[in-house]
Amino acid sequence: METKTALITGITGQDGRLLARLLKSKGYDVSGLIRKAVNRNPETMEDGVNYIYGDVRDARTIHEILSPPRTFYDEIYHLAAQSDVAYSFEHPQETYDININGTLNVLNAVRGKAGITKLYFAASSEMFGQPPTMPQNEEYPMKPKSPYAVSKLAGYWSTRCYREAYKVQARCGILYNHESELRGQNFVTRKITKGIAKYLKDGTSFSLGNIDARKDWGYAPEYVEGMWRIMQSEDDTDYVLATNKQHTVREFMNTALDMAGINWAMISKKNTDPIGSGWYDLKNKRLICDVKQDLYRPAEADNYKGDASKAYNELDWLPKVDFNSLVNIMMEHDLNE
Ligand code: F7E
Repeated sequence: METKTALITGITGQDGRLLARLLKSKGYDVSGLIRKAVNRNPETMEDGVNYIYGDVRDARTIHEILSPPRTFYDEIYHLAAQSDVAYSFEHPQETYDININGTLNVLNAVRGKAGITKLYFAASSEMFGQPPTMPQNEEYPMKPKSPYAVSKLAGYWSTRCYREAYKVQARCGILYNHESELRGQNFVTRKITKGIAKYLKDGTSFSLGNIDARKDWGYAPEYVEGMWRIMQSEDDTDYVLATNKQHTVREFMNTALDMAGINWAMISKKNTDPIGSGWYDLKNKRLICDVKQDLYRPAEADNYKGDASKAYNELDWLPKVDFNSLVNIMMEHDLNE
């Protein structure tokens, strides 16, 4: 059988790296698009990947990279994005430029390659905004609440539009939060596990924002397996990937502290308002972490639970790593680092 070829945009991010490992293990010839500015940082690079310099915002380069006869890919995973929701409020233009124009550039480059190249678009549960009922599936109304979510919705609809109009073989994965030891520290889970590890090392405390946010958190390696399965599906269709379980940021912090072996207590200034409250180390009589107003977002979209039964029924995809195991994997990794 001929070796399959894949291109991953966003190869240096958590999902890009995990997907590159997965595809390599399945025998793919893997290429990854890397921005010149990111440079060749050995810490975020995977063995056996063919790295290509390019920025998704640059239409000409993307067109050249995806144009035969120079190159040919069976599968393109378009993961490159400005994926930080909080940052998107401060930098909406940059977020739109990367997430919307970047996606359009990829779509235009694969337009007309029906039967040759399949495209995966990384959509997001954030597209649902603040859903009033639980859980959400592929048919749930989408009312985005952040520039990031708006940009993902534009990418999602553009992908669906090109699929219908130009028969681009495209699929979208609507992924809920998925974490791992490769998660960036700007995301809350890794901020917590890294923050606790640093506190244990040198006593530095850290701060959090909306600790009552309820998220549906899964383990990222299982989600990249889901991405691959979405691409192997018979149909060009979209799937939610989620655990169908909710936990708060507060619970993540409590569980991580327990796993790190810290004897802690939550000290509240007021009973109802978490701002000003914090986690204290009872043994060393020190503040570990407090809650700050300025880490809240201008508009919070903080209540999610996904229904992935379509992925289960059609792709046999079912996440197995539960919340406690996820926290344990990440906490243990950062304690050992
Ligand atoms: O925030 C709250 C924050 O930044 C999780 C991205 O992959 O998943 C991710 O987006 C929750 C939010 O992820 C802090 O307000 C409290 O409610 O880890 P996060 P996210 O915004 O959910 C979706 C599905 C994506 O598509 C995105 O690309 O935690 N929170 N305190 C905090 N969040 C951060 N970052 N930092 C805090 O100090």
